Amino acid sequence: MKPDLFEAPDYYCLDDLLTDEHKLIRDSARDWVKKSISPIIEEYAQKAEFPNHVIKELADVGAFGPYIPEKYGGPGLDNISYGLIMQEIERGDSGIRSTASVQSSLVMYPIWKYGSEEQKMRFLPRLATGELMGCFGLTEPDHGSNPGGMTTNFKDKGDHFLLNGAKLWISNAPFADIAIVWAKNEEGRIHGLIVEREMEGFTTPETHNKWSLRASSTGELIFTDVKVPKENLLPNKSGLGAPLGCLDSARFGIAWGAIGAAMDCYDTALRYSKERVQFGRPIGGFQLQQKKLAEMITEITKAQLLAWRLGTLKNEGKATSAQISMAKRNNVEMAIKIAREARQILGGMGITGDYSIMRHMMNLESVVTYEGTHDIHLLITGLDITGLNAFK
Ligand code: TGC
Ligand code: FAD
Repeated sequence: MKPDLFEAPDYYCLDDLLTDEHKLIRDSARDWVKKSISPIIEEYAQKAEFPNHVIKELADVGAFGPYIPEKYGGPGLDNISYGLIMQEIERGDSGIRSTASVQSSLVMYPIWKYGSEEQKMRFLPRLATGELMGCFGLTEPDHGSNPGGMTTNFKDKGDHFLLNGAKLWISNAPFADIAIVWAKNEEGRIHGLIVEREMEGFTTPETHNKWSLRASSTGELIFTDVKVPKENLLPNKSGLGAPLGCLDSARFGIAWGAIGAAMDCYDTALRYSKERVQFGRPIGGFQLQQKKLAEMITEITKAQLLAWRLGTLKNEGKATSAQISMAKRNNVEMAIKIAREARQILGGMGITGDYSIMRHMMNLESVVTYEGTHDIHLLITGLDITGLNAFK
């Protein structure tokens, strides 16, 4: 891959809205991506392998549970800091951001919000340092957009629960030490359970042959009569709203992360358009290429404003699930469209691993589907504005 010359676009001077602490956190994540992700990511994506050695460094840049209070081993930052870290990491690669999103929003968040004090003290500090890694099992082979239909279940056996079922498409599953698993009890009520790697009957086969998120490790969770100690049930929330509450946090991070991927594609295409000469002049001088670039920076700027405002609402505890959903959908679609246009500006070079664009484009095909598909998020907005449910 070519050297990383990334310069972040900030057309509406959004830096003026950030605190010095935000900028420090953002810049340290940005520097880390340049130093540690850009030089290796193409190779890991090509061989479809997650770079395990970056786990400790991700923890050091505060990517694991940025908003988790210091008492539990986190740095206790605000939501805009979380968003900025996700933006910078996804600028490097969506797969690396996925690992950080899952650890933060889908593993640490439910333990922090729904766990007992003992569970928080036992797991959160080690998740913050990356000593323990986690995954989140909601999706099943027959229940993706409709997680409420899940069939994974547990029975009360007196001194333990007996867990059976399967989850599919689980990020981090092949190497996770713990899994937050959503399953129904005998009354059909959904609960979260902390399943530990060494529990008998628990396996995590890896999913191969992905054309997207190749540097992210994806797998299944299979439970065959797994004995789960009763103290591993998350006691403080049940029902479908519990996992969906975690998704609000993760979708918020993705709304920021997608901006990072888009910025990288735009920046690469802009630079290339000024250097690549055809018909005796740089292609950036042709109106058709300028139209593409002008539309890209406009869409990035709108997405930045959306994410920033959502961050301030979230800091005030006022962001609604539907607002988060809109930002996830809009920003990921914006990023995919920019990746496709940017790829064209690079012509044939755009399909090679010398540049990051094609990798971002392929990654974003997963990002637009996971954490609720584009269609599902349209329906969430539709329901919010009309009051009429078009899901079923
Ligand atoms: P519905 O009846 O609407 O809701 C059930 C209960 O949940 C509450 N609720 C929420 N609570 C918190 N946050 C939200 N976003 C919520 N949305 C709904 C709701 O109020 C209700 O509560 P209660 O107390 O009345 O019971 O549920 P539904 O069955 O009709 O489904 C609604 C739908 C389709 C929107 C939802 O299920 C959905 O979002 N589907 C998409 C599934 C999804 O996003 N899966 C993601 C899996 S994890 C993942 O992809 C990780 S990728 C990780 C990475 O690598 O980054
Ligand atoms: P389906 O639900 O089968 O949807 C298929 C199509 O039908 C979609 O286009 C959808 O929009 C459309 N559709 C469905 N219902 C409706 C409706 N009511 N109205 C209109 N259209 C509809 N899950 C986890 O739990 N944990 C993870 O860590 C995780 N990581 C993932 C990593 C990757 C790389 C991928 C690809 C997925 C991951 N997922 C994870 C799963 C992800 O959340 C699901 O793929 C997603 O929710 C969609 O479910 P599905 O793939 O079963 O598609």
